Amino acid sequence: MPTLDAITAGESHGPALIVVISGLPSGVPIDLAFVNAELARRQGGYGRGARQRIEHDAAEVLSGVRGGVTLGSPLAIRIPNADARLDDPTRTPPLTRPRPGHADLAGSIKYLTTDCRPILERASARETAARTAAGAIARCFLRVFDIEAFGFVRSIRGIATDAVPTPATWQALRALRDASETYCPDAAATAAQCEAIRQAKIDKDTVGGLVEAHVFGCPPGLGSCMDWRDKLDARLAYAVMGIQAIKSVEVGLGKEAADRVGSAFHDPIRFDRSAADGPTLGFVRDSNNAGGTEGGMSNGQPIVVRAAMKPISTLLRGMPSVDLTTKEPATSTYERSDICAVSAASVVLENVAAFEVARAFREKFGGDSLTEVRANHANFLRLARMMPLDPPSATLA
Ligand code: EPS
Repeated sequence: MPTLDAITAGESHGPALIVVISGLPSGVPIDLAFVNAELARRQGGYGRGARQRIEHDAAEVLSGVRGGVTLGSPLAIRIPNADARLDDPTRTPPLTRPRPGHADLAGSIKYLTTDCRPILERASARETAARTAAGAIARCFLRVFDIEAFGFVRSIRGIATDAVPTPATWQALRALRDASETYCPDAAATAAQCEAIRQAKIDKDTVGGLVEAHVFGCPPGLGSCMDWRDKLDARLAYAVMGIQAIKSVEVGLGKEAADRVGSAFHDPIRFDRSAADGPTLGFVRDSNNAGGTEGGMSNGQPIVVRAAMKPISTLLRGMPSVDLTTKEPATSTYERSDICAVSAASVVLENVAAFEVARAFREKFGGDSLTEVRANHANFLRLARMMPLDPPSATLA
């Protein structure tokens, strides 16, 4: 049935990462070069560790696609791990000194083991390669409807850009982002962020930051106000909080909303006939503090989601911890890791946010083939544009 879903499998140093994506209609052209470009972007960014020089992430599509087009059946995707050594105990030794901030301690207690290795292998952010692939596949579907996602680094260690992506500016900002070593669409901020990452490396420390994604072109009415589980902003928050190392999620102005009076927060509505063909159907706003959702539904404005990533929990200098085999004080184990993975997180966010939009889109418009989805989508927009005829069905043959 037309419910888009994705399940991932795979350990960081197992043979491969896997994602199975179900619920896409038949007939969607899959741009594998785009999927692989997103995987490559996720591997990049200033401050990443040596693992990314070993891996060349690429998606192998094992099912659900024929001649580059979806069949309507589940897509199974495999991303091989070059550094596969999970079954070699000499190269994946037990880790008994948990890293504060990592899954090590809570997971080893949960699974009743003093070796954190089996926990960290699955908890590793390497899993986000699989979710990035799922999001990029979903974007092949969204592109048919002119829905595009743009993610970037808003700040690293508090060093922020004040870039304002809009339907008119985001493509230029994307070019700036793609020229930035930190994926921040601002050359001055990029330079200062790189300096902060360099300093963290000298200090044997790590840094976090803010990542932001904007999804352009969504029609109004994705998600629902009728059941809290179907609210688009709730779904986005759930999915984004599920990205490794994310500690907060905001939609639109987010926590700043708390400090404003209503008249300074809510986005006034105008009707502009010249915009009636676009995603707003002509209901124009001069601000987007709501971040594209009202009542848990898309409102035609760009969807804006922002997330805070904590600093990587593997520190070269270590942190005070305890050896699980003796319960004596110990410095946490150092494993090869990143100084900063905020740039990678911006790619993951962009694709995860798009996946949630695609899921809501599938629920709203249904259909088994892309032809049917397109017809359903076009018909809904036709009915919406017919308003204020109420009910529109009164005039339909
Ligand atoms: C990652 C791969 C991992 C880490 C990082 C993300 O590679 P390895 O552990 O082999 O060096 O660099 O994982 C973590 C941040 C984590 O918390 O485990 C990747 O591909 O993104």
